[in-house]
Amino acid sequence: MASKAASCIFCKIIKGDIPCFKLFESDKTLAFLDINPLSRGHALVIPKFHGEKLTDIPDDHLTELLPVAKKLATAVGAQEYNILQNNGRLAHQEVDHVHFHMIPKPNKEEGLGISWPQQ
Ligand code: IU
Repeated sequence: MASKAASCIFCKIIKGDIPCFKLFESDKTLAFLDINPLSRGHALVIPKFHGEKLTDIPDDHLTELLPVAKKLATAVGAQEYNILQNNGRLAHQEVDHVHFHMIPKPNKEEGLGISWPQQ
């Protein structure tokens, strides 16, 4: 696992070796804009703990991910959106580090004026 983490692109983003448009960071979680967005505001929320699939991640490194994805949806002004998390090639996983997609659906009042909700 350690050697895979060393070559993992999301681990390099976490370390700051590769830049990203950061939206949120805590000791266990990082969120940033997807480099190839399916819609404006498409964001990824990832655990800092390296694991390829959801089953590889300890529960206490998972608990923050959905609350952050929820707040990101509000922060980017998404009224309607998908939260997706792919496990394995058959499930269309391309990057082997667990990540949740938050994909806004376009709407007339779409905006990226990021303001983090208080709660
Ligand atoms: P998937 O669930 O593994 O299929 O999604 C991987 C996503 O990671 C995909 O939307 C890419 O655009 C995104 N991504 C990124 O944001 N930055 C990167 O350096 C790489 C992939 I590589």
